[in-house]
Amino acid sequence: MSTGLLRDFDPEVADALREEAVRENEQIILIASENYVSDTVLSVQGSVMTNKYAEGYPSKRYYGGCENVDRVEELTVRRAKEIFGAEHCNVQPHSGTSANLAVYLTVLKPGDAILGMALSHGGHLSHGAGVNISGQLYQPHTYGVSRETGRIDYDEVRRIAHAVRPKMIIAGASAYSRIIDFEAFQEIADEVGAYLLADIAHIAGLIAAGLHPNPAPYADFVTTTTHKTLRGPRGGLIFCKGKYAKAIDRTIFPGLQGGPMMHTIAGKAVALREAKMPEFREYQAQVIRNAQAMADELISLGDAIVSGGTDNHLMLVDLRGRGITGDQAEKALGRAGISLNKNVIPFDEAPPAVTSGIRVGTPIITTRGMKEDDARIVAGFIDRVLRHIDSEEVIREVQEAVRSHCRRFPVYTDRLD
Ligand code: DSN
Repeated sequence: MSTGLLRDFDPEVADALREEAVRENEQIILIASENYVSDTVLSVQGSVMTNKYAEGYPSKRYYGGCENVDRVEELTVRRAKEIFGAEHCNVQPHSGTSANLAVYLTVLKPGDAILGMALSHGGHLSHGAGVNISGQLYQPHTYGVSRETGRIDYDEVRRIAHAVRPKMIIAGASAYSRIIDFEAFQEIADEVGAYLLADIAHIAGLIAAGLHPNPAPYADFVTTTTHKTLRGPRGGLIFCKGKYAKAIDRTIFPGLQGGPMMHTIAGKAVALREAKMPEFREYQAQVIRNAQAMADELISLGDAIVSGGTDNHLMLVDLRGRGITGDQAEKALGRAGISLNKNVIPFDEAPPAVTSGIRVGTPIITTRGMKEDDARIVAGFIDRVLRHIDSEEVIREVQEAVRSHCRRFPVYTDRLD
């Protein structure tokens, strides 16, 4: 159905879609976990493969007519394994959280101890948070970052691992701006006889481009989402050593999921093809350069960045020096057309709904073509809003400047009318 037909048939949905395209065009989006997919990925997601049931795996399906989806799934697996140098890949997880759950269900028993990065220090809900099934089914323990450096202290991880003897260690984060030493995690896991799961959801694109160490040679399991720096459709992947392949596949189907979303798997295939192009490596390098330029500029404007800077696509800005909360900052910046999220900072005394920080990421502005000068301009917009958080006049002024800057980097223009 064309946009025109949708407008006639369902004007409410058509209007919401158009408004979303306008929002994505007119705002500077700095949410570190989001990205803008290519038109190709977008169109494959809206393709006829959404129609097909394909429970099972290629050549072993529970439905007829799977010859075309089989080709696509095989292609996706092949590309994913090649890019990440993995022995096995399951491309069916609907999300990163379901990928993590599948790994736990494959090798852990209820009540087993797990050790992940604390949510309050940059970890993820699915790494053992009490409000998530991972923290309810298993006995969660946490490690964090050092108060002095804002970085993971591997000696401290080792000390905790020896004390709690986890069955699984989870390496990976949602709000950590430094290189993760997966080899060190593997050594610790080996010492205590734990499985190692590396959750690379945030940094998968950087790893695919060779700009962050790859955990695949070390970890028993690697999980990721496909829609963050990797810039594919919304979904998950699980990589593992060959010896776990059958068990992981059985956990995903029939254990945890029914029919795979073949249109999304086709989108993953296309995104992985894009990830093999030289332009992709340049994109990821620019994501990092932009994040570093933005961090440097914010520091020169007086902000504190947790750990003092960034090696990847994001940073955590500590707002305590400005005397404002993350919540106030998120709301004021939102009114100025700058979209990001409040975020707890390590050792935060403010509650999670308030927080003392914001998380800032550069994947989207880089997809739009912005470079270091633009990143510095965006840091200036942030600073101006945060200095005049109660001035609607300044916020309106910045909003106009944001719109005008965005007009130089248009996206999804065919979806605007
Ligand atoms: N919710 C994602 C993030 O924002 O980091 C992780 O799943």
